[in-house]
Amino acid sequence: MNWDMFLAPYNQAVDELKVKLRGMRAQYEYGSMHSPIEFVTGRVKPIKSILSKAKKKQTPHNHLEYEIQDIAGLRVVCQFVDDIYTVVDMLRRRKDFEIIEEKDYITKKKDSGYRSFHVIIEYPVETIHGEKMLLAEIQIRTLAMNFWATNEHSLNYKYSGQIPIDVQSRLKRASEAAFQLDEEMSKIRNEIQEAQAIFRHKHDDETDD
Ligand code: 0O2
Repeated sequence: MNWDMFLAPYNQAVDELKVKLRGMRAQYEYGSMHSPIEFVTGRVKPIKSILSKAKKKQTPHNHLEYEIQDIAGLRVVCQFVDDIYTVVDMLRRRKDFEIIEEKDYITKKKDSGYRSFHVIIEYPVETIHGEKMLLAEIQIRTLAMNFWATNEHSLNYKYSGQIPIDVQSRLKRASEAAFQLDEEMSKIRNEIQEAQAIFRHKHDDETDD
């Protein structure tokens, strides 16, 4: 298998989608509005991870592009839970890709304690041989959800997917704490946004001088 050739359109899709999603954030900033997007990251899944996922799902190599949906992965991180749904609505209205599946692990969190909203899209990449449609996964989550998922991911890696029971229950408690944090922050959202607007205006005045 020629991995460079196989992964090239995925690299292009990740680069393009990062620009597009970061562009959404920038438009809010130009308008001095609260951005529902805090930051955007993206990556192409490493070959080793593609192969181990394919093995787990018993996916033959000629079906990778159809069955491994997150070879191109984007992550949109938000301040508040409501912002996630604002971002999802914006994605639904876009004309440059089609949403083929939505997975709401926020209203229905995973057993591990994982919370996030996943949108699977079909994205057209222009290649020298014409248009190529490929799948990409956009994960949308709050800062608190991201903190939890990043730490849990590291522990999964450390323990090769077999996290000891006591650590698992601590992670479940931490997930509950992250949920509470999101709830509390949502309740004082207006206060936080007013404070951030004051800070932004002060910063703008200082840079105008
Ligand atoms: P990595 O290393 O992040 O790339 P499905 O066919 O829908 O059952 P799939 O594609 O695993 O299978 O879908 P799912 O469950 O929506 O998960 C896709 C990605 O979401 C994972 O990719 C993770 O990035 C993230 N994710 C899902 N569950 C968890 C979890 O319990 N903890 C953490 N930290 N992340 C999770 P990969 O390929 O598993 O991993």
